[in-house]
Formats: sequence, C-alpha cells, structure tokens
Amino acid sequence: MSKTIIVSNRLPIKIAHGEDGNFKYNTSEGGLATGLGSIYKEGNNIWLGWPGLAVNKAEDREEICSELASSNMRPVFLTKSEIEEYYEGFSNETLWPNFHYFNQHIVYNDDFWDAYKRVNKKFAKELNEIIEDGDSIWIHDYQLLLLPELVRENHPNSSIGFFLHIPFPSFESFRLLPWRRELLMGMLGSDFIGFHTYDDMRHFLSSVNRLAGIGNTNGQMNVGNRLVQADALPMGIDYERYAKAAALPDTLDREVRYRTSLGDVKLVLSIDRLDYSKGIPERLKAFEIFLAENEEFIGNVSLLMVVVPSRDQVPMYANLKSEIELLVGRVNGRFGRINWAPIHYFYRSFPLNALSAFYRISHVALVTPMRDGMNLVCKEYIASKLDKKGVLILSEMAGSSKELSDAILINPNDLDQLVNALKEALTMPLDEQKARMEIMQESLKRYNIHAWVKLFMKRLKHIKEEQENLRTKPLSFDVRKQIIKEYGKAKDRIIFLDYDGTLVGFYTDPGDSKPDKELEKILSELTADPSNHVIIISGRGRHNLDQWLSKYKVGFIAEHGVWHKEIGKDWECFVELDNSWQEEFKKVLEMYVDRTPGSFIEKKDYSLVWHYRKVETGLGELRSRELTSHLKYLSAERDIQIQEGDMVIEIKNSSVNKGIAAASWLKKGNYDYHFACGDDWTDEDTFKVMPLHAHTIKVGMTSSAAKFRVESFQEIRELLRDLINQ
Ligand code: GDG
Repeated sequence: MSKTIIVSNRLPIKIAHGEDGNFKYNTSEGGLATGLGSIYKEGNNIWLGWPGLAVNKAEDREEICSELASSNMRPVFLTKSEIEEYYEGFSNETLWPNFHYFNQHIVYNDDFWDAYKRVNKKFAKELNEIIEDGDSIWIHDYQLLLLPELVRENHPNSSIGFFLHIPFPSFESFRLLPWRRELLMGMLGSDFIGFHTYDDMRHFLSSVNRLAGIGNTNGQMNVGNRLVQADALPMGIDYERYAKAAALPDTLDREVRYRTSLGDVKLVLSIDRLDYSKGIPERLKAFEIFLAENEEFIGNVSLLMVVVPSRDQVPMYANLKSEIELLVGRVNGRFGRINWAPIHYFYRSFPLNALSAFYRISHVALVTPMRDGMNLVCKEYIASKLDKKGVLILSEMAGSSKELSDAILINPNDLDQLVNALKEALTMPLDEQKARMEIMQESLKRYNIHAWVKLFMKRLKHIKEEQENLRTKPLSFDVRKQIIKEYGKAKDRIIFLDYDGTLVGFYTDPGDSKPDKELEKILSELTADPSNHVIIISGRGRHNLDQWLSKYKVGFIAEHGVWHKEIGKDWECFVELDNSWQEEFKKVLEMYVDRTPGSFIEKKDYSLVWHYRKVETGLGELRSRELTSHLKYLSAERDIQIQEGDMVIEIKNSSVNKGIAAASWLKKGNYDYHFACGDDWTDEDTFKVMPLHAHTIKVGMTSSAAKFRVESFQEIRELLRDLINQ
C-alpha cells in the first residue's frame, strides 16, 4: 500500500542523554508536529529527519532507529561538522538572512554550500531506501530546498509536495545568492509548492521566471515535461489544543499566582525565539518611548518579555542577546520602582500551561517582527482568549497579518506608530476588543492546522491528477492507422493546422520559413479533396499568410484569432479590438531592442511581437525574462495578455485566442471528421475546444491537452501524406 513520507530537518522529537546513561525521548508538541500527527502516525507512513543530536556509535544509532521506528519515525544522522556547516552555516547564516531581507548578515561560504548539498543528498539517499511506487512525499522548509529535485531524479513519477515556512524573498534579494539557480531548480523538483502568503508565492514565481526562464499561468509552470503548481496556503494552529489548554486547572492556578505577584497592572506580552527577524530591540525601544511619553502608564503597565533561546552559538545571535539585555536593563533602570518593574524579562522556554497562562493574563500581545513567514504566537494568543478580552498589535511584515486584519496592524520600523498602537490597545473599549477578537477567532477556528494539512494533501493529489490528464501519449502505430481509416470514411472533414513548428521548422529569421517544395505538394493535394476544409491557424499576421499560402484552397485564422478568412472570401476582423495600447508598449519594446542586438519588433494589426531568436545565446533569455516581467507589470488590470512563445514574446488582447476562433469556425459546418495539430501553448486553446472524438496531435514533448504527440514537424507531414494517400 502506498504511504506518505514527511521530511523535515528535525524530527518531531527531542532526544537527550539521560542521567542513567540511556537516551531520553521527548515528543515535540510544536504546531507542525501536532498537525502532521494525523498523517505520519497512521499505518506505514513515516517522518524522516534529524533526531536533534550527534550520535557517533553504531550501537547507539541502532538503538535510536529501532526506538523511533515504533513511533513511525526514521532518523537521518548528521555529524557535528554537518550540523555546523549545513544547518548553522548555510541554512541559518545564508538562507535565513537572505529570505528575511537581512542581507547584510549573509555569510557567503562555499564550504557551507558544499555541506548543504551533501546533507540534502544524504536525505535523498535515506529516502531512496524507503520510497516505493505511488508514495507521496511532503518536504518541509528552507533546510531542504534541493531535496525535491534529488528525489525526482530517482523517482520521476512520485508525488512530491514542498512547503516553505519562511518568506520567499523578492527577486532583488534572492538574486544575491550565488547558488540561486540550483536552489530554485531544487524546489521545482516538486509537484506542488506551498507558501504562507500570496506575496511569497509571487516572489517565487518571479524568480523562477527571471532565473529559469519558466513562465506561469495562475501559479502553474511547465517544468520540462511536468506541470508544477505553486500556491499560497497559510498555515493554521491547532486551535482546540490552545483553547483547551487555556481552560485547564493548572493554567488557571498559574494565572492566579502570576496575577497575585504582579499586582494590579496591565500586561503587554512579547514571546519569540531569539532572532533578529523578530524585531525585539525595536519593540523595547518603542516601549521605552511609550513610557517616556505617557507618564500616566508608569506603574500601571508592564511588558512580559519571553525570549526563547535559539541558535545562540551563532555570533550574530549572541550579539542580539546582549543588545536585548542592555535595552531591558536600560528601561528598567530608567523607569523601574521598588514595587513595579517596567519589563519582566525571561531568557528561557516555558511549559505550554505557563505559556497559556501568559496568553490569558495579557491585555495586549505585541507581535512586531521585522519579517516573519507566518508567526504562530499571535494565533495562539487569539485562541487562548476564551473571554475574548485582549488586543493584538501585529506587524504588517508577518505572514499572519494577511489573515488577521482585525488586529492593530503596524509597520515595525515606525516607532511612533508602535507607540500610538500601544496606547490605543491599552485604552480600547471592551466591546471593541471583543468584536475584533471574535472575528479573528472564527477565522482561526476554521482554517486550523488540520484544515491546512488536508488542503495541502488535496492540492498535491489534484496536481498529480492534472498531470495525468495532460500526459499526452505518443502516436502509436495502431492509433495512426485508426486516424487514417476514419479519414477515409469521412465525407466532411475539418483540419486545423498550425504553421510554425507544426508544418515547418524554426528558422533564425521568421521570414525564411516559407513553404518548401514538400509542404507545397502536401498542401495542394490535401486541399484538392473537396471533402476537406483546411484551416491554417497561426499567430502570424494575415498579410504574411496571404503571401505564402493564399494559392491553396485553405481558410485562415491569423494573429491568434483576430482575423478570419474563409476559402475564397475576404479577411474579416473576428472581434473589434482596442488597439490604443500599442504605442506605449512599442516604446518599451524599442528600449529592449536597443539594449539587445539581434532582437526586433514585429508589428501586427492587433498585437506586437518581440523576437529574440537571433540574439546571442544567454543574452536573449536574460532580456526576455526582464522584458516579460516589465510587460506583465504594464499590463496589470488591462485586457492585455503577455504570451511567451518559442524565442518570442507576444503582446495581444486577451479577449481573443486560437480556441475562441476555432470554436466559432467549428459552428460553420456539420463536420464528421475533426483534426487539429499544433506545437506551442497557444495551440492548447485549439485542442481544448475540439469535440471529444477529434484527433488532436501535439508536436513536441511537453504535456498537452492534445490526445497524442509526435516529436517533429516531419512526422506531421508524413501523417498528412498518409491521409492523402490512404
Ligand atoms: C517558523 C517561521 C512560521 C515560543 N516560546 C515557547 C514556545 N513557543 C512556541 C510558540 C510557537 C512557536 O514556538 C514559534 O512559532 P513562530 O511561528 O512564532 O516562529 P518560528 O519558530 O520562527 O517558526 C514562522 C513557522 O515557522 C510555522 O510555519 O510561522 O514565521 O519563522 O508555536 O508557541 N513553546 C513553549 N514554550 C515556550 O516558551 N512550549
């Protein structure tokens, strides 16, 4: 039976050396572990990851393996130097700062990169031992960006999902990394790639476009022959768990104890891992200004600050810790009184019930990261507020701000705004607090961690099904025979033929692809049969098609459907289109022509095309990516479509395409034989409107809505010859 394998850097367990000499196993209760519990604990499913400590002795490794196997886990053992270079080094000192826009902190170190590749390969090797046909693999986070591609190499048909828990930076940040392309290609080994927010997904797609030259439609990309989907799927929390913890007797006991010790002050809560992305010093500075500017709160409000130790072996983190402690000392020294401390600071972690009591007791939660993929603390605070009293101040830079618009949203760099938010929160009327809290609670209840896990698996399954539907089979001998046989019997045939790449090959100069002798013979014989209605359906301009092909008895659809011409009649404009955009877009194209020797602009009646087939290899691809994103920006919210074709970028009105044009042509007759062939993705629209029994053939190896595929235009010519001669 097929299984699901979860892979993450860390296993959801903490292993430590016990005092009795044996290993101690503590299952982790983090949100992800609970959410994925519904998957990895079932049947023969498994979670693969590093167990959290370096284990050198073979017998210790064996013991850990068998202990973990009983709870569906499998360890990947890492050496001390791998942990230093792959985890602390490349993951936390290179990727983490880059993905959080702290580029001044990036460490560029080739040894770290080598270790990162090595460890990703180690994970792939471990996976190889357990993957079987039909398995689904769900890989997590930035430590394993190369893994999807490595798994794909050995298991081309497996279902691979990937979720990034931290932000994906804009291209301008990501491009700084010397290893950016390898990292992206690694991720693109997946079938489904999830991000917390739409912005992360948008940034990823833009980097894929600029660095790998792969465009997308609604987040779907064609990677080689495989359809890959990217999407935003904000992660939720285990709502019930936090709501229940807030009602436990132990939590209530703690609340009473804390409240008695603190006296009658309002509490502002701050909880984070030690990290520069969390904006802890800025928060302290804002609190200091708040007290200085609002003396009436002195003695009445305290900040409860929990900083959970994290990565403090890394010098950057050790410095941050010192900075925080200096600031806490400064504020407490400046404002403190014998019977009141402005800040209660803890550098340690607490058990869940203590955390839950903190959430309950606090009037305000101050969650102000400079950048955060999602941020779960703010969601947990909301779930713990059983009486709905309390206010959340949340940074716009946290992924969660996209969902929690009833929080007071602030820019963490704007200290004045933060100070005002604190005042607003501490004086907010109860009715308003409750109203805001209720809306946020309802949404978090619904989109909880279980819904997130289910949705991810559903989306992964869905894209595999779509890939399957698009898998175009090679045109077999038997099918070919059938197509020819049906042709022989039919009385009224409609035949749609794309031109470039389908009837002729590609030339450096598009003006060189006029029909050769062989094609001329095929076209004249095919059109000599009165039962045949042959339509040339092309992106080319109408004058060009007229010039080369009007001597045959063919109909035309030109400029991707803008112009129609029935056999023996005049050209007709299929739809009245607005053309006023051309001037503005032409200026942009001209700028790119100036900077890209060999490229040129083709102007058609209703579209503009930028050709780069003649441009030096590499430069053309580079410029085309820049141009595409420039054009997409210009065309936003306009009825204009940017299409990337074979060494061309075409700008056209989106209200017309080959499919719409072909569908209208199909209505003109009562045909008993339908045939369509084409090579690029503009032909996909044609394939999609053909009746079920039609013979649709794609030239090329990428996935397609056509039923069958052939490798080259010569094979199409051969087939047409066989049809004529049957
Ligand atoms: C990464 C992304 C994204 C904190 N103190 C204690 C404690 N915690 C728990 C909280 C919360 C978790 O740690 C922190 O999660 P965050 O989401 O806030 O932040 P990261 O660790 O940076 O997580 C982040 C997340 O991945 C998920 O995708 O949201 O953006 O950076 O659950 O409750 N737990 C206990 N004691 C503590 O003292 N028991």
